Amino acid sequence: MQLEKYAIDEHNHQLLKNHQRNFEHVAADVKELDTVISKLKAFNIAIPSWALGTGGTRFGRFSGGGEPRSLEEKLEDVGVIHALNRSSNSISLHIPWDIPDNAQAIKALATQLGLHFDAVNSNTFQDQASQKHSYKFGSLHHVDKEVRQQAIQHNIEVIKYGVELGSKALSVWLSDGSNFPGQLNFRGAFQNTLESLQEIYGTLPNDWKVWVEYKPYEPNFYSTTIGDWGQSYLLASKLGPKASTLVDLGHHLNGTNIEQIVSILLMEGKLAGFHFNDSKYGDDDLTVGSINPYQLFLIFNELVEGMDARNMNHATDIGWMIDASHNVKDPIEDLLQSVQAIKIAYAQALLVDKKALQAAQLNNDVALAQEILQAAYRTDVRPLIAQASLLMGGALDPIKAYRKLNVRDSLIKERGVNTVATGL
Ligand code: RM4
Ligand code: MN
Ligand code: MN
Repeated sequence: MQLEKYAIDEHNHQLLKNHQRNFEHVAADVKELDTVISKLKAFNIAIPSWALGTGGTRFGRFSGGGEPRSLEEKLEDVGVIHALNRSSNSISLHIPWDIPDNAQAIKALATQLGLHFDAVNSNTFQDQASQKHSYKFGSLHHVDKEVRQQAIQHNIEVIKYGVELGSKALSVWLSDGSNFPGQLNFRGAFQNTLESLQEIYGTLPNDWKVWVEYKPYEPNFYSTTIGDWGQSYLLASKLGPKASTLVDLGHHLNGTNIEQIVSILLMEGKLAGFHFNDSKYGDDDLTVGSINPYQLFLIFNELVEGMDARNMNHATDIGWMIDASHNVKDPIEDLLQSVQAIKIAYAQALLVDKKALQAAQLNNDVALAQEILQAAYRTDVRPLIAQASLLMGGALDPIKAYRKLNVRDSLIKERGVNTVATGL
């Protein structure tokens, strides 16, 4: 299903008067308004192919209706999201959940929807029916060379799919680790992982990158071989300039200062990108900004400051991606909320008075520094985002429009109630 532009325009028309009033109110206090709006217009966040269906836990999964049954239908769902918010112009594929059987046709459909392909993700955390060796005891870190080879070949195959689609990065997340003390030799596991990644790295096309994601626990509960940003950074450094660290917000122990990690990785040119989500306890994969929007703002504050210091393009020099799971919400609504939360945090970070903050820091004026940050955080920037969306042909209020246009009902009519998308 594809949304008609006139339907979105019609919806906007009804909200326009209110929007203009709100926009003028907030815009009056924004220095460099045009720059802020054009940055918001340029900012896009990739949608993961595995998050367009209902997610589940190990206790069960409660499917919603009208889930995408194929990669084509997943692209169409991203097309709907992008038509509404004009900020989701790419999709990140997980292989083998979403193998592009006919790359040319898939690419053509994406182009027609105004989409392209972000990083491709390999999957060596599950066994596939067709594979010879099991990943029960790991993949790239495995003690058996043949298992490592199988996992290496899978990653190389994923790169090949990505090349066909125009992706530029391979994203690697390993579940490799151990469940019990004594199970693993940590150095051996690390060395095997490094050597395996080196082999994969060697096959990367010139303009490609490899992103190394870390996670402290789950599904292994004693150790994870790439358990934290230090281990990921070490691997990325040893691999070379095409390798860097991917930060998934849910992959930290409670209380970790993620914004500080982000700042240092950025300083070292080793921050690949993000998997955005939110969490209360662990890798909860909740809607971005639903639990701790202040932390998200603080992360974006470091990003904007750090990227500006390195003259980076906010929109394109880092991989922005959502990695969430929607167990009880409509996935499309959830993703719209996540993108909106990311844009809110970004817009607020753009409003931070950097000169004043730097002066406060140099004076050790702690109270003033906090005032400056929170003045930006407490600004209701939603009308700025709505304005950027409007100018790009999107909806002033994407979720309201999605509901008004009865998109889910149409999807259920088209696809049926009992559809199940591939993914987690
Ligand atoms: C992992 C990790 C990966 C994601 C899988 C589905 O926890 O976040 O990035 O691909 O889940
Ligand atoms: Mn992730
Ligand atoms: Mn995760």
